[in-house]
Amino acid sequence: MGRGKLILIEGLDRTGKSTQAGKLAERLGPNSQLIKFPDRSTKIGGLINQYLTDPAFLLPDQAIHLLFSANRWEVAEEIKTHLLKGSNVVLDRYVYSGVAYSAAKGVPGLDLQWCLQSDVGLLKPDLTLFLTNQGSELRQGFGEERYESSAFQQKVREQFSTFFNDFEDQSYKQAHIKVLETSDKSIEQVHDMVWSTTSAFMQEYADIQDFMYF
Ligand code: ADP
Ligand code: FDM
Ligand code: MG
Repeated sequence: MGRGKLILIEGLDRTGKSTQAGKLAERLGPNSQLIKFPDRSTKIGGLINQYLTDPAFLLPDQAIHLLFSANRWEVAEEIKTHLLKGSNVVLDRYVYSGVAYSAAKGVPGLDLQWCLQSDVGLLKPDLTLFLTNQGSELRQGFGEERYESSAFQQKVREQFSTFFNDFEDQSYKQAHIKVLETSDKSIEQVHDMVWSTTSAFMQEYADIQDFMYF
């Protein structure tokens, strides 16, 4: 039996990531695992949650960046164990959110290169589905958490794009990172795109055993 596949749903806020990650994990069956980052249920996740929800809770930008990264390291072994047992793992955000949101702050020294360092050695997803909703006014109602403003989201968008174009090997990008435009598509229509892309990928890469790392 081959190892399970690591599938990441990425994107900006309110593009439907959590909705689609949940539906994908369900479609992949009871043996699949859904893991969301940040995982707010751990000790480190509790600090992250406080930072995101309480404007009075201040941390240096470098420190909160490292906490988001540590939150991924907390479950790194668990993810690998699931994959080795043959379970597919669906991630809701991961390293790309980690580098793009921190670098988007524009703090001197906190560039993409610096931001990636604390995630070097984490498993790379076999497939990344990057959800976009360009030009859609439908789901722009941001919440009250830190980072939830359209001006900041525009900066995050630029950082995602720079990272994919300048930091990812282009052959890797072509094979493993798919952009899905979701504007004006229903939840079911987006799920159909997610599922057809995922199932085609799983067939093509059925036999991979090696892992890839950031
Ligand atoms: P994210 O995790 O990317 O922030 P969510 O999955 O939480 O996004 O979706 C944000 C909101 O938009 C939710 O209220 C969700 O029900 C709704 N939503 C998600 N996908 C669609 C869609 N394709 N069309 C309309 N509404 C959607
Ligand atoms: N976020 C998320 C980061 O800034 N760095 C990270 O490493 C991760 C995983 O946290 F604004 C940001 C992105 C978002 C916020 O995410 C919480 P959810 O998906 O809205 O819970
Ligand atoms: Mg979400």
